[in-house]
Amino acid sequence: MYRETPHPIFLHDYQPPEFLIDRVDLAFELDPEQTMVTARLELRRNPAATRGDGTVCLHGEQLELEWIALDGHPLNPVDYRVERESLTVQRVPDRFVLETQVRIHPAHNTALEGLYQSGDMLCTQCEAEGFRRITYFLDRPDVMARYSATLIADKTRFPVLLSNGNRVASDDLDDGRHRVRWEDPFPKPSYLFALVAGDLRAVEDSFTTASGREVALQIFVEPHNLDKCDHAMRSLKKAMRWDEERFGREYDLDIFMIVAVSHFNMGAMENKGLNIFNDKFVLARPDTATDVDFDGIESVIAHEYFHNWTGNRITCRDWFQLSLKEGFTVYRDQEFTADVASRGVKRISDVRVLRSHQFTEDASPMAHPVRPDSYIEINNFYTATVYQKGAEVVRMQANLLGPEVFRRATDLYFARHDGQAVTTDDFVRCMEDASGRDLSQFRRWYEQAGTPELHIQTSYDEATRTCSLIVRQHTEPTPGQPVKAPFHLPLAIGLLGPDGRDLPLRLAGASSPDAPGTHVLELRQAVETFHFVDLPARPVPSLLRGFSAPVKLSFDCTDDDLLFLMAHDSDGFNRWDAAQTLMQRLLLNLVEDAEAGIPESFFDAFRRALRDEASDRALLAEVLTLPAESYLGEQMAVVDVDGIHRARTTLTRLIGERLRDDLLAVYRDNGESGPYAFTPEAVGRRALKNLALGYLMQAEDAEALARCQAQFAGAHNMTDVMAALRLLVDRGGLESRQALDEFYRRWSGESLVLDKWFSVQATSPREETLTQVIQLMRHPDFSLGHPNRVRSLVSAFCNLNQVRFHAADGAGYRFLADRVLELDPLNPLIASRLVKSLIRWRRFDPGRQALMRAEIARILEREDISKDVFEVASKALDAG
Ligand code: B3K
Ligand code: ZN
Repeated sequence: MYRETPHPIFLHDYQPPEFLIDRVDLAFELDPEQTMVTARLELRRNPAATRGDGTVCLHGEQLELEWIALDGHPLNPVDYRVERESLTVQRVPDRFVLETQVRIHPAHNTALEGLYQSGDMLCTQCEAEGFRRITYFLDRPDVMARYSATLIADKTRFPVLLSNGNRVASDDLDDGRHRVRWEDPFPKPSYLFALVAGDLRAVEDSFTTASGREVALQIFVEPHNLDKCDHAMRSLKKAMRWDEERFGREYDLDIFMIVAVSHFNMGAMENKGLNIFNDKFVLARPDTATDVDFDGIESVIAHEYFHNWTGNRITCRDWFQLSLKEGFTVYRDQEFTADVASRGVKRISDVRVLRSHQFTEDASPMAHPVRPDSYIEINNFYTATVYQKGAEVVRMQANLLGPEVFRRATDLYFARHDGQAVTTDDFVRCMEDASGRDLSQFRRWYEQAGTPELHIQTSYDEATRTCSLIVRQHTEPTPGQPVKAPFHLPLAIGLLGPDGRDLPLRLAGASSPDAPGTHVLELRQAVETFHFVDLPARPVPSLLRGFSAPVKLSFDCTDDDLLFLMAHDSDGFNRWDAAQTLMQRLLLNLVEDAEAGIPESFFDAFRRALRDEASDRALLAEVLTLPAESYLGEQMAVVDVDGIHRARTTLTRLIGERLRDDLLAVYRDNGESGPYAFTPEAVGRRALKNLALGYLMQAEDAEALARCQAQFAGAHNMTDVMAALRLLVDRGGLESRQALDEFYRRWSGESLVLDKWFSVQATSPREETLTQVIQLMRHPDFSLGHPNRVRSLVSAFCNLNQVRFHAADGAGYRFLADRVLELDPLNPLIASRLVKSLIRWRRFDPGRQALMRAEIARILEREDISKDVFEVASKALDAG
């Protein structure tokens, strides 16, 4: 057991800092084995502080203090106290300069927080609380200071030395080292500090801002990756332009740098002027990266860039406010992708992510509000709730206000709070002040956890030509929140007439009808009734159009209604959703009864869709994709792991057999033509083609196998190569082995491509997968110290392979717990993410429940597990 139980931190305990820091001058003598960090801090008592006892207490972890001076005088040991996580200086004046020097060890920093080594370079990751592993500091986001950083390092090993802001001086020292000084004119919280040292090359470009300023753009990579930066650079320039046009936000420094790093705990980091990225979100060439990778790069580059205003210039008062910057910035990057690619497809993929990650989190022991009210380790709260649900909450406000008023509200937010550290409440207040609306009830979205369930009953009365909707909302209890109050939410609806067109909607009592189309109802009560009048016939309702609120919707409708919506709904999202609901029904029937038939009408609809020349290929591919096994599991009272896998495989095969000719035609018509292009059109064609091939391969079609092999051998882009490899591996046999060997020979030198080789094996539903994964752990290219590799093998198996991870004998669970225990001493953040795969144990049958619980308990028994792992594992067993 954890020796001393770690204490939670509560939002209601927030106190303003006792001291502020105006200026920070840092000097680094960089060396992987040991780096000396000298810090000069100008502190002054915070006039807004509510308490103070004449001491100052700074955060610091794993620092070796070499010396310390106050206002130029070295301190005696009696004047200060060093503890495991702090440095307290006694009897300090109201204003003073504190200087410290500490020694740190980047090469031994396996947690990858603070200053660490990745390959031959040194880099930092400070959010959320990594800066305290670099120097003693008030490491909290409401302390904003101006920084300078002087970097000294060996010139041959580290010719490039970067930090935030502008490069103001550089010179060579006599001993083979050189020195570069950086100044950042903008005050920032410590979590945005960054430095990078390495033998790097830059791809350079420039951008002229709306007001005519030139900004130098640089993407730094290791020399062999210089040919994989074009897409990232294009994405950056698009994002910069878009933010000017859509939000009126201009970039503020003369230089913007991105560095691609191989060892990185998450996706990327928005450090001021010096974004540091997991190389997965920078490097792409058509032959090394898939469409999904290209898409990820475009949106992560945009996301981090957008943080310059939403996060950096205006930051969070405390970490409970994390969604202030993350929810808003995700909303911004979603809108960016919707504008530069396809709005319809983007909405579908965002909702897919929300339903599969956030709804499941809301239904788990880790459920928490968008603004959590307590945490043990903040790193555990970079979650789908804070990010994706947070974005939905911003989206609802944008939709309630309408585009013009929302823009006025965000302008007000930027003007009012520039340079400040604020709260989600400050954000909502700007929405209120700009619109004159009262959003007090709406604030519950920030405070209450759990996914609201909407149940809607519709009825039609011929005599009065009235369609009535009774709307009930209910939210299940979540840990610490037994009772929920109703939410204020927008419900977008349409009513379809018998010809499939939208009817004009008129609410009873309203004078004139709305134009045909979507009507937004605002819900506030637990139960509400709406009457639409003057309707000539029973309409088919199209509810929650565009997924207007992050809720679970249930309403009584027949399979025929769903087929009708799938064919006619003017709302693309609801066409997709109707198809998903229908497929889900068919699949769950098949789970219950393996002999259950599939109605002819389903194949007819599928065939019609395949033959529709006019349809958007990307959207069509989404519509024709069966719901994932994990999503189907969510819809069952008890997840039937094997039944779901069987049912989904059966339906896939039936589609492949019954629609063979149409699928082959689609495959042929959407083949590779010309050089790779990352356009919505080309991406859509590849998606549809590979979807068709998947159905055909499940039907064991001989022609499909030949085509799949030819595609694997001959495709010029990684999307098509991977799609073919995936299908060959899932099929097994000699062809699979050969393809994997061939792929390894070709790509073993490209780390990111090799990750794909690992994960395609880890996610195969074949029975031998776990054995294979265990063998791959011993592969010379595998390393627990490399987060991307761990994710590609271990996390891929545990999170993306429901049928094998949840094998009834518990071998998958044992495998996971072993990895958590191995990883925790090295990298708690990655270990803790893995534990999350076990926390939904209540969703499974008693046998699996017992096995999962036993593994969580085994993790908790280990002495000295990290706070990170402790928090997730203990909540998994406590709650509910
Ligand atoms: N703000 C960072 C995430 C930091 C995670 C710290 N454990 C990336 C982002 O959301 O843009
Ligand atoms: Zn972010």
